[in-house]
Amino acid sequence: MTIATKKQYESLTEEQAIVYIKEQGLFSNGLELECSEIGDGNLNYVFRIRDTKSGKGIIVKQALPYAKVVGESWPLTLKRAQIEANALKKHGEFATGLVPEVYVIDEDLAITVMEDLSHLTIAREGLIRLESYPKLATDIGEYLAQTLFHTSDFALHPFEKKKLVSEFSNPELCKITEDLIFTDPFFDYETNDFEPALRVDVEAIWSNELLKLEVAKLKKSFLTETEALLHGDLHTGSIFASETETKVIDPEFAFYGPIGFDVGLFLANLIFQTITREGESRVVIHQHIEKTWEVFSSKFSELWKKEAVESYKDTEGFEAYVLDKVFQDTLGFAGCELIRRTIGLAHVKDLDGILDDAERISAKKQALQIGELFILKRKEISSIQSVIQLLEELQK
Ligand code: SR1
Ligand code: MG
Repeated sequence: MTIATKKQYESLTEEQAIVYIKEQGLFSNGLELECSEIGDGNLNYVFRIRDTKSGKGIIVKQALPYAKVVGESWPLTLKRAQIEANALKKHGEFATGLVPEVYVIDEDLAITVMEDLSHLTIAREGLIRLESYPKLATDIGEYLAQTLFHTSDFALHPFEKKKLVSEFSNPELCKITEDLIFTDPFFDYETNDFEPALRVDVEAIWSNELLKLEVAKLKKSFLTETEALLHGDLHTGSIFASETETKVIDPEFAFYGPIGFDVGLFLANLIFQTITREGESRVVIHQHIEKTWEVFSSKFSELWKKEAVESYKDTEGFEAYVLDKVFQDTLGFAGCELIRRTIGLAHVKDLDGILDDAERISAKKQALQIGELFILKRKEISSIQSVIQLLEELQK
């Protein structure tokens, strides 16, 4: 009988990552492997290891026991690596081809070994360079519908659903979202980070009690509504894309929450692009926004009709009620994301990368304006077409 011994956690160097991967037997012996740390996210190390001859590669992602973006003063659970790997697997069951394949899950070292996607580009980077991703909206609409419908009560036996809710309990990562998206930007807290030229707008947010009431409601929904297994951080930096392929990565914030959260985060991150663009290239992003919602809602509806296990599935008006709620939530969560990425701790390159001061400040003011409007008017905006119209009016 062999007794598996628990390995002591240590963060890998590039050299150790090569040794680790050789031990896993994922490359044949004798190959010359090279490794570089390519992670530019806020939390983890990402090593790409490749065979120098064939160019064939693999990704070794390791969680650090703290948030890389802040340093060791911000400790963070290593359990998130396991959550991420399990979420990739669970979502991969439904969103075929839209998430990377997972080869190894190593709980002790907080490592996930997965498919190398370096032939693709991080969507945020590519969009900033005005690259075109004709499949992005369709693929993400499909990903959202498949993952969110199939992990919800509408598709699962109640025992299975509750088991998943418990398996994907992710309190530490949720706390980051609760603070950074729903709380800190709406108060004069020191985690916030904004340009002095925005102070008037920021103070207006802090003193807007109506806005804060609506954000409090959205936060409550995030805290309490276990609708589906979310990705939890679905911004354009969590998506690899090319003209022909899309892959969603990084679900370390995965947990059971309100469906509109994933949809809203993705749409908000497209909106950062509409703000920075003009003319035809802005229209392309408006089309992405419309298409994402259209594909998501029509696919969700198709799955509902074919596969829902809910006794009330055919009750007149129920499906529409569910999708209307998701739509309102989507706008509300998108509004919070627009605001927090502009004045909170974690920013986006789409806005921060605008070199001209006046242009950058004006773009950031617009992000705040759209964010506020979405939060306050989310129940009055009735369709995705009205969202586009609104954006067009604000951007005149
Ligand atoms: C400390 S983590 C900051 C942000 O990075 C992640 O990608 C999440 O969006 C989080 O809010
Ligand atoms: Mg991430």
